[in-house]
Amino acid sequence: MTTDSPVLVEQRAGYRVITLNRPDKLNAFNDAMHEALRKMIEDAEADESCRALMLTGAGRAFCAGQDLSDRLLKPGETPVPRTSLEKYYNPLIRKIRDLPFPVIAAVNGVAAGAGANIALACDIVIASLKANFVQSFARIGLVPDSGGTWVLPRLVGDARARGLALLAQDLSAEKAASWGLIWRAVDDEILMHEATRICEHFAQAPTQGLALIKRALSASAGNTLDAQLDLERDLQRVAYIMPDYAEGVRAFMEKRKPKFTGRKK
Ligand code: T3D
Repeated sequence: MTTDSPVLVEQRAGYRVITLNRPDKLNAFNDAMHEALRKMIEDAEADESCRALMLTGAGRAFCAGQDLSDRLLKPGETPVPRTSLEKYYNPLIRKIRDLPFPVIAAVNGVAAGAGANIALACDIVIASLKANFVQSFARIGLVPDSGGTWVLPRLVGDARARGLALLAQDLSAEKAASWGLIWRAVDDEILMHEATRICEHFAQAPTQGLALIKRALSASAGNTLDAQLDLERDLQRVAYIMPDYAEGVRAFMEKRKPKFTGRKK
């Protein structure tokens, strides 16, 4: 991998940092970038020492969604429905949600279109105060994708979701945090430091338990309270017999820091 690869990866102790790397295009997605990102996420998943993933962007943007220069019709050309959602965006969102460890979006600048919704699919979203989130689809006659119409009403309520999707106005990171769309907005100078601290925390955390928490939270949106209580019982049973729970209790009683096992069973 060279520094002109569309996606860069850095392996650190217990986690990886993936950087979308088409800064001249504000890290907009073309097919090569999709393929590279998919491979890097699969590699991270296959590596049992990887216990968290940070996703960020090179240059002044996080990601501007689909590269629209690949969608420019020639005069007289008839538009045909694209398969990119089925082929790339939907599997990416499902993968982020299903990974057995937390994914942290370090949103360093503008996150637009699918770029915004890829960030919002991550487990923890921390953004620079310089960043903003734009559901830019309505500006170009498209429908929000990459889970935007699912996640927005759940995070900010129907009124704000409609405003964001239909008006397609910029939402500052500060407002995104105050609306509950993201975890935190921080000064630009400390964004990477804070995102790194979160990853380092997860690299020592009870990863198998965190994977179960992700499952429970993902299922909750479609569940009744009754069904969710049953799911919590079932997942708790799984957690109960894992060594991390025994270690967590022992460490608590011994007033020391727990030493969790990682992703291995
Ligand atoms: O077809 C399918 O596959 C369906 C899937 C769709 C998924 C989607 O994501 S659809 C939504 C696509 N994205 C957008 O509509 C966002 C387009 N970009 C913008 O609205 C603005 O660039 C931003 C709000 C993100 C940032 O604005 P600003 O003023 O800070 O920067 P800029 O001057 O507009 O952009 C800087 C450069 O990046 C510029 O190139 P230049 O003039 O310096 O050569 C601009 O053309 C380029 N750029 C930005 N976004 C894209 C892009 N080039 C191609 N595709 C982009 N999405």
